[in-house]
Amino acid sequence: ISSRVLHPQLRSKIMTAADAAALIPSGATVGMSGFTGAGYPKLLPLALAERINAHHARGQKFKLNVWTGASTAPELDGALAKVDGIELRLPYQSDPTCRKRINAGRMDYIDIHLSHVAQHVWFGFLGKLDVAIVEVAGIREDGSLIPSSSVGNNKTWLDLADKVILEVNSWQDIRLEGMHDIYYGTQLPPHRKPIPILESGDRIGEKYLRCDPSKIVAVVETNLPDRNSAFNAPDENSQAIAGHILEFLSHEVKKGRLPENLLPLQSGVGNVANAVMAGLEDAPFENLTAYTEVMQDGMLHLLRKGKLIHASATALSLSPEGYDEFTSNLDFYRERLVLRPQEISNHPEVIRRLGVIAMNGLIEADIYGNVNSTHIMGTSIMNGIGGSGDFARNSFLSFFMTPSAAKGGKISCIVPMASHVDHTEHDVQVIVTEQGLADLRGLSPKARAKVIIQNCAHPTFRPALKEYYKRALEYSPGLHTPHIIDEALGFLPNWMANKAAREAWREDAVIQA
Ligand code: 0RQ
Repeated sequence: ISSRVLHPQLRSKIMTAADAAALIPSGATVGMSGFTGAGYPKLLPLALAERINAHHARGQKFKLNVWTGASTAPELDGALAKVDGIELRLPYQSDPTCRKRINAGRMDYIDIHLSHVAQHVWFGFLGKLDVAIVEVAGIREDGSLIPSSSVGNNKTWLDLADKVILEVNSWQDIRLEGMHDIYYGTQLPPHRKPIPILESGDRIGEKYLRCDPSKIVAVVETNLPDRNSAFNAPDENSQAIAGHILEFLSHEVKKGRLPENLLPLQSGVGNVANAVMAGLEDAPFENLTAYTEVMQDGMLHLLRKGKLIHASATALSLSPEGYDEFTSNLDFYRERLVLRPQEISNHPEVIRRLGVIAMNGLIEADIYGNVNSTHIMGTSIMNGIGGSGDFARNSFLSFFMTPSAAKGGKISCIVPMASHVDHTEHDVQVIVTEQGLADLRGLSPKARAKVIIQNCAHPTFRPALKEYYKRALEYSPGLHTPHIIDEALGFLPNWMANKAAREAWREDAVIQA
């Protein structure tokens, strides 16, 4: 019997993943742990995929609604999507099989701000949660749960699900104990109180997750690693983007608009975000803080070097080397890192109070500053909005960054009109590409268009964008945000370059229809 399951009554609930999966019926809504490849259940989803496959082989329908914290891993999203086992998925995902199923119309997907998920479930907007499947690092004698490498929506899943299945993963370092801060003070309107976080490192809650033991129907033991994907070494574009941002921040300090240690940083997922953090290692800023969603390698190094004095997140999202560094110095990191539920890590009230500096990626930005973070050609999902909206709208300063061209330089990431808008012109203050930086603060739409085209567009596409803007000034009926509406979305170079992708998606969808 595992030493990680100390509650006597729960020891008797230990069973195989297959037996636990058998407790979940078709049609159930399942809330799973997991946030950017950390802390997701490792065995139950695979066992469920087998169960679903067996039903389908007998000609019986078996589908689940799957709610998570954010993206997970091939063993969860990938495995369930592959067997066509997901009816509806929410929120953020980044799995290639899921993406393909969603874009072929075979799986429903709701893309919600990450801070909204828990409260929408509490409000009753999303229906009933039948089962929670949550990975933990251990079960204590009193039944309280030691959270694992992500917190995500676990508190809400454990509070609201009818039945709970726990995966106790002994791969997770038991010294994570004490790193988490689970806030049990959230109320529903009209009874809400201020969330008492005044500094990013503040602890306002408890170290453990609570769960009524009588709801726990199964405990499954695992010893399996998180996904922990490697990061690419920062390429030239990422380094150039990081350089522009750091120069801009220094300028803001000089102007007295930012303190010398800046304000709490939020950095999105991915290689560009990681490169910006790497750039900060040699930048002249000390005593930095972070109020963010995910702790990537870049921030870990900043903590280690003493550049960052503390950080708040909801999940680790480390490379294998980053994870080794983390566990080798876990006592050091526990003093400096707090992991919170995502409704708190991404809470608009706290983000606004602290004055967070938000830095997120984009797919396309238009010449007026509207940003598309989620869609290709307006109709196919890439990943989802994640926490970018929580941070962008409520931050002190909101950066969006991207290489100026995608797909080997064939597609311009600066377009006349964004084919889908996640962040409106009102929530976007600075756009950065390797070409340069557009500071949009205080600019009218026409002034924004000039600076975005000039500073951010790739030279290959700049003339076509200038030409569009010139003609828009000539033919647009209104001259506040000049557009030639019937050609605004069909930016010719992108339309041509995307032809193959368009046809592939259509074909996939038609085959399934
Ligand atoms: O696809 O690898 O197949 O070529 O999109 O693009 O440039 O590698 O950049 O990994 O930073 O992702 C917005 C998707 C950027 C991400 C997005 C293609 C490109 C490539 C990825 P390939 P890059 P990144 C907090 C913050 C929303 C959530 C968020 C994201 C792929 O940052 O999901 O911000 N953001 N969360 O080729 C066609 C274009 C394209 C394009 C890029 N214009 N047309 N394809 N691509 N631009 C964290 C969480 O919320 C968890």
